[in-house]
Amino acid sequence: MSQLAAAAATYAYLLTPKGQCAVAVVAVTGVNALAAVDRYFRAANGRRLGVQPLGRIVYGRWGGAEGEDLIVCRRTSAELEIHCHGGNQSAPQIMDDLRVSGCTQREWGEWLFQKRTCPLAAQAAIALAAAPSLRTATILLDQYHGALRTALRNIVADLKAARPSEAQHRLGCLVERASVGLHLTQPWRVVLAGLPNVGKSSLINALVGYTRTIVFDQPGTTRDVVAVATAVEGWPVDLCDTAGLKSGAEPIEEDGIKMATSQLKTADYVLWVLDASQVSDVSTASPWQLACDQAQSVGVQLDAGRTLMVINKTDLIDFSLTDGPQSIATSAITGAGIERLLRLLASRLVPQLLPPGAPVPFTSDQVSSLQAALAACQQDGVASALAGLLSSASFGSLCMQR
Ligand SMILES: Nc1nc2c(ncn2[C@@H]2O[C@H](COP(=O)(O)OP(=O)(O)OP(=O)(O)O)[C@@H](O)[C@H]2O)c(=O)[nH]1
Ligand SMILES: [Mg+2]
Repeated sequence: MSQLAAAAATYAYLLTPKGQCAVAVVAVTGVNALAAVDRYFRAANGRRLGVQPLGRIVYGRWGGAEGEDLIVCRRTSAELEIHCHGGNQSAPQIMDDLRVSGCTQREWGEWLFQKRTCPLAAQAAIALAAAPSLRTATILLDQYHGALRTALRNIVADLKAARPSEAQHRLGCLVERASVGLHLTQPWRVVLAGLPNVGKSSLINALVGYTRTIVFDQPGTTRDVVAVATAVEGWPVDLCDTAGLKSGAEPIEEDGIKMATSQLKTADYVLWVLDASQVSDVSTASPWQLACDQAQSVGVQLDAGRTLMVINKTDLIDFSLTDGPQSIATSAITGAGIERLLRLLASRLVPQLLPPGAPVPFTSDQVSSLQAALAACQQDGVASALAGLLSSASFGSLCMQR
């Protein structure tokens, strides 16, 4: 779009979520905003919208005497807000009428970008709306209030003052936090896998505290992948139940096993479930070796860095089993070890707790820009890193200026 056309464009944004809510808010911006709204709105005080004072809340009707009751506020000469009923009728009708009046419909996130001088604040506000837990929302709120912006400004200051090692250290810290940052809006996928009948589904039910997935005393009960959304110590997690893995299965079981193995390959973290009696039987092999052998028999390679063994059904054995460095002893029936498992899982997903107010990158574009700046700093020098950061769309030079 040419600059002239962009200046003349008038946009309508539905700022509240689609669906039912108490009140819906529509923003209209641009040179023709007043005319577009004035075409439908009749104020109860009888005056045209153009002569209503700026900032005044004006009650009236949309579309004539029989129209919908609502209020309109002229915020500036080129920006109006319409507050209407939040059902499924009013806001979509108003958006449609505004489109007929020549307004281009835009997403609420784009309105935020238009209003915020720093794209990071807009990105944080958008991410906040998708935060699945209070813990992740708190971290995103810190970014909204400028934690990441301040960190970036410090990096830019280091680069401008030719202090590459300080800049590298700061960039490295941010890049390290990317794995947490990217999960502030997207849950970690934790896959429970193991041989049939070891108690994978029972463990999921125990971990979430209600019956979500079918448990049965015959092997081969779970066939599909069942994802259960939960929070582990405030971190959002999808626990994925999978079919018990074995070779030589029936065709229908085989399909479930294929799904399970593909889940294992892409999981953020794996809980490999063992039956405590299997562990006691194999006195020579370690539980880890046993788990690796079981996985190997269905063509899966376990990665020690992202796998924890859960030795379940400990209530059925007559010797005591303690947790190991890579394993935790549980009983899905008595609940023994379940709280410990949740705590341990949280510490594996987020090994380093973030201090309050810590800067964290939270979109993949931000992470890519930071990784590129770090690589440039290490290989090409500060000028290249600085140029890359200042031209990055995710940060924007406005964010960087003090
Ligand atoms: N005693 C005892 N029984 C358990 C425990 N966990 C599960 N079970 C029982 O073991 C049987 C199998 O449990 P599931 O949770 O269905 O096992 P699964 O690993 O999901 O089985 P598949 O879906 O067939 O692979 C059921 O009878 C459960 O009640 C446990 O900790 N202790
Ligand atoms: Mg199951």
